[in-house]
Amino acid sequence: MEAVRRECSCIVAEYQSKRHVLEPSRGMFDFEGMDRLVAFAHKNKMKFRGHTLVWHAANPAWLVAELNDVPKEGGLTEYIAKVVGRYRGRVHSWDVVNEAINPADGRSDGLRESIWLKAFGTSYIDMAFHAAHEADPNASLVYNDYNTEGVWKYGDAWRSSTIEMLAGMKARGVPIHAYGMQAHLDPNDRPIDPKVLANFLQEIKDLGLRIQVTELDVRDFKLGRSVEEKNRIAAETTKLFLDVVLSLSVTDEILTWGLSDKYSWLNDSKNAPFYGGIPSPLPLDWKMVRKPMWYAIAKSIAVKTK
Ligand code: 9MR
Repeated sequence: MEAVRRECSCIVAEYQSKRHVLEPSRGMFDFEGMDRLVAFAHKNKMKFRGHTLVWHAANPAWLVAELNDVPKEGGLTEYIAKVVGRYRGRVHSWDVVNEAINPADGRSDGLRESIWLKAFGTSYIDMAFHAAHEADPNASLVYNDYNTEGVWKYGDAWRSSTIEMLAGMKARGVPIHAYGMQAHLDPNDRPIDPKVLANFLQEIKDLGLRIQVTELDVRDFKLGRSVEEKNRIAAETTKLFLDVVLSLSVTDEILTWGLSDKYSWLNDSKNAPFYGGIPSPLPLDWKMVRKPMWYAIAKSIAVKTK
């Protein structure tokens, strides 16, 4: 908590504002965890980002069953009205829809075959943004996704599907304000090509959207690397990425996904073995001491704001 107070001006919950936590059974809400975090943020003069209203994962079992059985639009819109309405004026920015794209699913529009898409067709995305805007007209509404930062098998398809989806939303007058780049960076398997990234972000900027970095961390699990080397790679990757993003001048929020390596999702018992080792993904080390990645973030911001 001390480190968060020292370092952050904005926080986001890793799971306390997901649907399985907030509405564990139909119509029964549990806001305790989120309330506590929102109160902590405001007490410490920080902003709070809401993550996430509509996602294919982290849904309660009753909702998955309902969507598969007889989907009701209210299961989407009433939830959004309730949650966004409750935190109106206190949560300045929402990830309204998270990870709606997955070209590997084989659709021509690149959209993910999620439970939401199956229930309501492609219109679920517009529906969600309209509902959020109605509930809090001043909140910044974000489409949030991963896999568009680097070069890899589906990178280009992911990027073009994203542009197509966002352009369609803007053309239809959907209230969307920003693209959230999760930025789970992977310098080994998904290296950044600054030109490819800059072109993609320019297209988003041209649509009139802001670009926020929502879940930055660096995955470097190559075996045999020393901690120093991992730290250097995390810092270099971060700098390369942020310099491109900030060059567009439409970014005012950079959030990392966690703060200290000790508490990264990449380091929990489920994920660490899967990804292959002890990672060094975040700006602070296990003792809450600033790492080279912290200085890389600071430097990118300083250069930009000079
Ligand atoms: O880090 C989060 C982890 O603690 C949760 O168990 C998991 C499922 O809710 O979600 C993780 O966060 C994900 C985020 O919500 C969306 N982008 C990818 C993040 C890492 O998997």
